[in-house]
Amino acid sequence: MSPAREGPPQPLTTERADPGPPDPRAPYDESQIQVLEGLEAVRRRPAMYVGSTGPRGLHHLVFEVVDNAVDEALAGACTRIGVTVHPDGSVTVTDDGRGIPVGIHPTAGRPTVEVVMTMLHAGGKFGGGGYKVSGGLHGVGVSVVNALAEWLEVEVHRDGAAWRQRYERGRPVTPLERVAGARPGATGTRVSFKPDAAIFETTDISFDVIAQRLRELAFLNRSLHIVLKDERTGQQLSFRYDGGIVSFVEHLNRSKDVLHPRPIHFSAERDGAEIECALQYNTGYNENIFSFANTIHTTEGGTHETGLKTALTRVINDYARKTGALKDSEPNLGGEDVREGLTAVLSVKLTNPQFEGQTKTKLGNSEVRGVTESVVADKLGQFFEENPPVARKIAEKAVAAARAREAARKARELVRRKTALEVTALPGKLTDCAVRDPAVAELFIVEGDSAGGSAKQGRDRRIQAILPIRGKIINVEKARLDKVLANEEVRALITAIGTGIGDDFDLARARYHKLIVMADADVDGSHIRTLLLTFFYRYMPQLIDAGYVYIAQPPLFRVRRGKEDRYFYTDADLDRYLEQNGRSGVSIQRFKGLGEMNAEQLWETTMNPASRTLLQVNIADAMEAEWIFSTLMGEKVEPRREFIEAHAKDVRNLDTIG
Ligand code: 1YM
Repeated sequence: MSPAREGPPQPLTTERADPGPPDPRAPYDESQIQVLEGLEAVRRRPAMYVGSTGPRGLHHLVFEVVDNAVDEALAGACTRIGVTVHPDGSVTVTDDGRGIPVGIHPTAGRPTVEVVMTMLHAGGKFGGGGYKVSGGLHGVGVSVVNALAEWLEVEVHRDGAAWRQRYERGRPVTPLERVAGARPGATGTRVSFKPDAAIFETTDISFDVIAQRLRELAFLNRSLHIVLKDERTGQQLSFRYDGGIVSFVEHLNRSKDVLHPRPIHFSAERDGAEIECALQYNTGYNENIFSFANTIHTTEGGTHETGLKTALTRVINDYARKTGALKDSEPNLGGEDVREGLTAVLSVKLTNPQFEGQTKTKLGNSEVRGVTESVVADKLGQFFEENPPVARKIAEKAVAAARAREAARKARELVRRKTALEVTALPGKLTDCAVRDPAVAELFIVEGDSAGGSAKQGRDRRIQAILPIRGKIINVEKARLDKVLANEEVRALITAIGTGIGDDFDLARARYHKLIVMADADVDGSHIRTLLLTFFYRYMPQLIDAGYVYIAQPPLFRVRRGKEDRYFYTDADLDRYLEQNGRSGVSIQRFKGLGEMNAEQLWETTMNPASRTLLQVNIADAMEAEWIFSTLMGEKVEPRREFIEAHAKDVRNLDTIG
């Protein structure tokens, strides 16, 4: 989770970003003027190039450099990629590829590596061939990273020599120099950079966000070895999957009971596009489709995903009819029936991908729909013919889902009618804010009634709404949608948020752009947090994608010295303060729950936008919550026992570490 810096209004990033004075050493020729204008444009409007100046844009810098190394792996020239986060917040990416060319570039008259680092859109446009990314945010080029970095250093090993160059805010500050340290026969590229704090709202690189993407890349690029190190904490992870996306599906299903032992896997090249898919059913009710286009995670779906879904529905309906699993008197299976308990990874590669949607993660190429549909229909149909026992299980599960859906229809109609009535009427327990502008409105989702009371009194009633959640919300892992929707706490939450859910979801209808989960720093609070995150991840992931979901950080301690009160959010901070300032004459209050704080304290420490700290939830956090959840609540005993053993220490300390 990334701390979102808050406080007095900051000037716009575009005004803060100072491109600095021109470098007097730089020769004054036309290509240099172009370079400087290009870099200045990036620093003036960073969001246009990396999406945002928040955590998303920050991490994008790392991914952009990593993508160049992955391209080298796709070209068959690199087997190992390293990513290291250093204590000063800088990042190093290495690969053992050919090394970026260092010879003088024929038109720019400068070393090619310098051209790649300083000219917009220079990266990757030289070679041609392969499936390059265009559109979307990836593929903007490493020069954008350079422009938005306080400093960047590149080192190239090639032809038995080593070369190095340093840049500051995009401008070369040394020429490309030959350096010592070349190892005979070794080739590769090393790029180190420090994101510019004058550009980004936060420069705190999240280990989890990086780890999540690198794991994904390792799955999508079979046998590529990626090593991640965090020198700030000593954490280290190594990814290498010889099974590729089959391993990905097995990983996603690792805590679930599966319907068939091995994922179904196929790939084909058709009409200039490569389609690869792995899928496996589990005994649960949720659908988990991860789609990618040129290794970009298309979280908003798109034509490739539509093609997959259409083919699945058709093939399973055909099979169920043909074998009599579905009776003539019964209607066709619906899309949601054939996707119940489905875990699938779909990876397509094409030459000219078009990315659309709010976060540019929706594949728009219309030709891909038909290609994917025909590949999946052919290959899956063939698999069903050759593996009748697996096909029968899948068809029977879909038929059972359809029958359960039909049986629940009447009950759900009732619920629907009730919900429909409630759409206009906001939930009774919601204490709404005065403003109607969602961009400034905040919803605090508060555990328990007593804390809800303090929050209600302490809030800024203009912009802050309060929704108390009582007890445990429903376990979304073990229930079908209709049962989830019948849960009163869930219904209140959905109505208050206003976006709707599932296929009806519309981000534009969100009534608040900050949804803040405020729960105690104890075991129960952690349970509620996990439940809520799992719920958002399952049914409203777009809210997380949009950066609307936050976790409040209530303090653990109050220290009173004379008339002065200070609050501390961790044991370590309290210890440091007491070491520096002594213990005499202080009284320490330990907050066990939100309910122990009065309204004023709660406002001051946790709710006041000028002084609070919020943790912004990202998809990696939510996926982790979902995994913890399915491990703890799911059917499988073994992963649960392993998890509890591995985390026994943390669980015991939950009361102290939060
Ligand atoms: C740590 C980041 O950028 N590796 C990298 C980049 C390139 C090459 C190899 C490369 C590409 C080609 C030929 C080609 C790039 N080269 C260019 C350009 N790692 C990292 N490794 N030889 C080497 O595409 O033909 C851009 S990126 F333009 F110079 F060819």
